[in-house]
Amino acid sequence: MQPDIAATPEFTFKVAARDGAARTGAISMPRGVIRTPAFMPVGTAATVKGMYPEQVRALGADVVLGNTYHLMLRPGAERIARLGGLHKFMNWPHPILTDSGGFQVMSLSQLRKLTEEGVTFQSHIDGSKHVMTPERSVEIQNLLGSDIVMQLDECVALPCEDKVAEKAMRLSLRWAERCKTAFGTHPGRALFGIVQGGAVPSLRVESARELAAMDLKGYAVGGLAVGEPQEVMLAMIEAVEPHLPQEKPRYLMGVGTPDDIVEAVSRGIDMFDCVMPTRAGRHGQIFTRFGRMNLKNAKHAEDPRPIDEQSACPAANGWSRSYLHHLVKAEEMLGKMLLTWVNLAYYQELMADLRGAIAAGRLADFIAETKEGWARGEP
Ligand code: PRF
Repeated sequence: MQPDIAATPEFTFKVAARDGAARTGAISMPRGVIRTPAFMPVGTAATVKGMYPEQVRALGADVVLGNTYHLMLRPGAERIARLGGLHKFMNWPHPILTDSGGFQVMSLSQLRKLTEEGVTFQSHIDGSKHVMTPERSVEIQNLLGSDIVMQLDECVALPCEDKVAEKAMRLSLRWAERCKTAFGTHPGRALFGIVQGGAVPSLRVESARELAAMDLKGYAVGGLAVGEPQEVMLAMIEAVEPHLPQEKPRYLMGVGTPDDIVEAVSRGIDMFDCVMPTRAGRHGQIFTRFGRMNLKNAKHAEDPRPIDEQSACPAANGWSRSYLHHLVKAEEMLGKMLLTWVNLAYYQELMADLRGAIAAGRLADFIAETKEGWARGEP
């Protein structure tokens, strides 16, 4: 059942139950409710690649992510606004979170130049020149009609020198202030700040405390899953968590594997997004109760069994591994679609199970059983 009935005129977050540092609850806003912990499928170019919106919804996704950087370049934020906003454009009437563009500018564009004012860059599509400031990022996200707007930030790849991380963290704090001013007051929508600070706990703590003092509606932890080992990422979450307000949602950006997600949930994270389930699916790799599988592998060539007959997902229980192997080898569209479906179904099932385990006070047991399943491997 989708909890649309509980949509509220104001953006609110209510924790319903806790288990250790983990929480389960609901973020409510006019367009609907996000049950937390939540996984947000990535819809970079106004589409969750290979999936119909109603399929994404039926899997239990309460929110999808859109990208400022991609949409400003193509088809353009002003065009989407003229056409009635991103929800209408992509036929997804439920909540949308948009990333601010800073991270994508740094990873995708060419000839970028970062100053106090913002970042100038050339489009990776046609080489055209653009300027992204905190104010323009918020303006674009407003034009799109985003429900959750992210501040413009600077994310540095790890490992990096402490002073590089410090400079990016301080710039991100100043940009957070400018985004807050540009965003103004919108009761039904939210602006989230982004904690930076590389792999330096004291910088992370300072970033979290300064952002908390700005009294934003939610907080993201950025700058992780950018080349560091998982233990470093988890240590940064542990350093930051006590300094983030308990009554606000926390979002770990761009994470991650199912294992990253369960570990971060147990350390107090409420929201996630990642291209992993969709991108891996397009390349023949799937995530299941019994760990990862690669459908390209020759051992599946004559295997008549479905991926997981216990799965509620038609893609996981309705086609043979042999057929899926064939589709992947032949690079057929349907192969990418079915395996994306399998992966998003597994991610949403995992989130629902995590929410249930936290509510029942059995998160540690659930995580142990889940990891056993992954380690045991496929039947
Ligand atoms: N900042 C923004 N978006 C992001 C990140 C970040 O640090 C990351 C890092 N994992 C993913 N997406 N704005």
